[in-house]
Amino acid sequence: MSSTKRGAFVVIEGLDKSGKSTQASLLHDRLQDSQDAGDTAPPKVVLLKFPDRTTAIGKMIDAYLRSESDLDDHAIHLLFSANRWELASTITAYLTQGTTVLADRYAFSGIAFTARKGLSYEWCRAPEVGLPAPDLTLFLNISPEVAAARGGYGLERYEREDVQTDVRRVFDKIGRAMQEEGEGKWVEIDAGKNKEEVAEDLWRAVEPLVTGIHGPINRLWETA
Ligand code: Z5A
Ligand code: MG
Repeated sequence: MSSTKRGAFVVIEGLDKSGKSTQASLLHDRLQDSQDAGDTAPPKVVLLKFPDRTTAIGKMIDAYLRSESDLDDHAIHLLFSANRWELASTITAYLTQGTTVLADRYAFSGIAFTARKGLSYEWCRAPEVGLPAPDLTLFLNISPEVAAARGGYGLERYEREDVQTDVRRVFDKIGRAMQEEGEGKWVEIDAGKNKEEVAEDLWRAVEPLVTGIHGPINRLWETA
């Protein structure tokens, strides 16, 4: 085994209003503080968010989510996936240089939100095969009642109770499959607690990875 260390790839997934973005930001800050503050490059940690609405593809996704455009279910699925592929080599480069990469949503959201429309799980997964695989996925779980108490649904497409119920079912399937297939670690976190408690639970799972990882960067479902 090579003695060279690389950065860890940590993904935060979860249900609507489970606090993914809140926790991703807290974790980012804590990871940054936990490292030597020296001003040497490379950065110790970077935070990515999917969809990345800033790219050309991301702008098409943004228009779709805000119902300003309509797209075939297959086409929008492929755009979400392409939006990850446009950052795949960047993720790999960060990890190789020792930077920890945090992602707020990833391929699992892609599969969950399209499979719930009735497209096959296998078809939804296919364009994600070969993306950099997370070393750890933190799945923020929350009951519909607690999520509802955090505010009503917004104006974007998918922010509806029936959609979220179906999405929850697909996420359960993905979590089980990830564990059975040994595709990186999938850890479920109770996101119904207060922000500080959830942050502590996340930290317990992430801290062992802070000093870096030995071994190659895996690719999602590459042998499937
Ligand atoms: N989508 C897709 O279809 N295909 C794909 O491949 C991908 C995504 C990647 C937009 O995503 C949509 O794109 C999304 C999935 C689909 N559709 N839906 N639904 P997005 O990531 O941009 O969605 P978002 O707007 O960020 O919503 P979110 O991710 O569901 O929210 P969150 O990040 O999980 O929660 P939050 O913003 O951190 O917190 C929500 C509120 O709760 C906020 O007021 C917080 O202050 C509060 N909060 C947070 N934590 C707590 C705790 N512990 N206690 C109390 N209150 C809390
Ligand atoms: Mg969010």
